[in-house]
Amino acid sequence: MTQKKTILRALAGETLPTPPIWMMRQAGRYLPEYKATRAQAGDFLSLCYNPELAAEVTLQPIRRYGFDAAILFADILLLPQALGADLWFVTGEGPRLSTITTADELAQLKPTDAIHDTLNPVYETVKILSAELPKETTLIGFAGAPWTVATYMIAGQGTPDQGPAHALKAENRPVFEGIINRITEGTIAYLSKQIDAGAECVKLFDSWAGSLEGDDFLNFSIKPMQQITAALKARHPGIPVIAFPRGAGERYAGVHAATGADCVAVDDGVDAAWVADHVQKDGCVQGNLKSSHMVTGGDALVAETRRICDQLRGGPHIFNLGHGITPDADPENVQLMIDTVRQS
Ligand code: 1CP
Repeated sequence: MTQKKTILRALAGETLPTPPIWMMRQAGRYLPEYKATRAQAGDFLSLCYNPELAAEVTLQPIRRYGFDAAILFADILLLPQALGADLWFVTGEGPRLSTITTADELAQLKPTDAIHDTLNPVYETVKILSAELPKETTLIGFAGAPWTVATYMIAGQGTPDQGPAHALKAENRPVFEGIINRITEGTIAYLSKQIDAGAECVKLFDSWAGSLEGDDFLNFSIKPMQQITAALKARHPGIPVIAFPRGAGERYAGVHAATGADCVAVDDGVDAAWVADHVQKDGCVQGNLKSSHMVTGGDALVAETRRICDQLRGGPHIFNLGHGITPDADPENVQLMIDTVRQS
């Protein structure tokens, strides 16, 4: 048996002397090599559905920085497309989808079994990565959590306050819940195939969890993530799951137990010392560094990276940003962050 990979050890609850590290959106527009491959592929979706090129951009940050994990290059909006929504990306603006807001539109979505017709190239990407990644690098698969995916399916685009999804939740609860249930079922099937193809861990991105209030947070962020986690662990015993209810604030406390996830990813809205006391006590944590440090760099980046490492030294920790790296980031600041973590 080879020594277990560092990310998998942290996910299993081990406290390591140096936290393993990867970065949200590590394959992205801040890297010149990503922009070159993206140009070769044409548009963003063509890149997602081209297994060779999607594997290539996933590997680029591994080659450049030696991160401890690679995250599959894909997007959370491929699942709605596989369910039958039209999807396209408007340059400089972001994704656009045909909307689902009525019982008829919900009924027209494709059955769960049919999603793989569209998503097969993603599983091919996972297979290539599984064969090509260095043996010490963990391969992370992912999907959007149902609430976040639903906000895009209902609005047809990204929205600052997720207003259209909140409105449908208030005005037509059966259709809203039907959408959440269809996404939950589709996500289980999608992630299960990613795991079959070689993903060693999966992450659920609930980027808009923070706008759910009261019982809605439990019912539409936590509960679907719990259902997905339980179904995946039943089918793939031991598969580690990372839950990321972004913007949860003090509600991050208890997310390990409520979702059954092995690791809870935290954004930059909570203090690392608070995370140690209230979240890490229940298991592995990941995240927290403000993405803007990747733009500004310097002493502040070093000091903040060290502070997060120090605060979370007493338990299982995977170093990461609180959200994705932005296109204006300086690749040298990423190296400075990695060097600081590895010397911490
Ligand atoms: O032009 C480009 O190259 C597109 C930029 C881009 C990239 C690099 C998009 C469009 N998606 C991605 C890849 C991506 N998306 C990954 C790949 C792996 C990695 O991290 O390196 C992942 C995990 C995602 C996840 C994703 N997509 C989320 C959840 C995480 C988060 O950032 O909050 C969300 C909300 C999306 C939707 C999406 N896709 C792309 C954009 C610009 C957006 C946000 C749109 C909006 O809300 O307006």
